[in-house]
Amino acid sequence: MKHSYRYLTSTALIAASFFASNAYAETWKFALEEVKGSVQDAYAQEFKKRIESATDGDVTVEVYPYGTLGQSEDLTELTANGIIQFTNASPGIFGSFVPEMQVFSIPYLLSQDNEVNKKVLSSSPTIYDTLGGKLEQKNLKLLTMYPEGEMVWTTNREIRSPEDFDNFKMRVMASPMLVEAYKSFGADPTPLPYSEVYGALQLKMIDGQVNPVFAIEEMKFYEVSDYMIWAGQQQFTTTVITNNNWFNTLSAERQQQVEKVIAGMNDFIFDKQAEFNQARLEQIKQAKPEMQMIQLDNAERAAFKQASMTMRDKYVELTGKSGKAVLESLDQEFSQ
Ligand code: 6CS
Repeated sequence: MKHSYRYLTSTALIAASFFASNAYAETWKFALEEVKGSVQDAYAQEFKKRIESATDGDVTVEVYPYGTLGQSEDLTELTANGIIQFTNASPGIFGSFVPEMQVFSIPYLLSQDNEVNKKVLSSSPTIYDTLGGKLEQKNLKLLTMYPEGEMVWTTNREIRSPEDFDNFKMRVMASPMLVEAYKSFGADPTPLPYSEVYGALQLKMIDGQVNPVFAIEEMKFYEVSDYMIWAGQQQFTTTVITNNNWFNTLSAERQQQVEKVIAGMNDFIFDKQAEFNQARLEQIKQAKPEMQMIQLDNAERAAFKQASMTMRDKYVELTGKSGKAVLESLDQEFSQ
């Protein structure tokens, strides 16, 4: 008894001195929807480096790659509940939180000029004020949004027109608007978690999937696909979000440090994703020289664009007046 009392006392003393010497030490958890070595990982590792240096080591960031804390939807839930502080959340994931965020699932919304995309995604009032305000009502704060590269179809047959998609099971992220997008293209959309895509392609439960090149390489989707097809329909975009209540409890100085670090990372991540996508395309070409790589021409792209116009009405049906206003402002911003 005496012994355990002494043990407890010394443990308490160690704990007390630990907290005294680390009075301001904080650990922030940052979860990813992607694996180590991905674009999201590059962003989180750079954020970690910059914020730990800006706070002189008072803050430590722990990065949790995809699979360590749950599926993509779980990460947004965990952030809203304050269990983790930061996560990537791709707009499709927000369907059940803020339906208007699914505007980014509408094909051909973004510009074909990536400099325009960079500017709009990092500073648009529609994104940060209108959509950001809606996220705050769900206790989520939108910190930034960035592109991860053009989404490319990997398929088991050649697709050049909406008719070619007839009877074609296309894996999409679990987002109602993405399901609609691929229906409009003529395919049979099949929502599946990211971790199940390789197996489903291998077992021929699906005929194709869509993702940026870096992801096709690191998830090895190219190994179980015959074609890579560029249709120019979409950039993969993602957000970094935090728990709004938690963020508001930080000191003004800490909040500014976070905002300054994030604002300083736009060029970094934009260049990084371009570099990753280029390098990984070369790796795929080397690993699988027989892969058929097809760039759809303007006329072929126009047919998909035309077919996807119904998506705009679907989006407005789903989101009402507020969604209509978001779509109109973004159309304007991306066409500058
Ligand atoms: O296809 C997906 O589900 C995933 N793709 C990427 C490139 N990032 C995260 C997302 O969940």
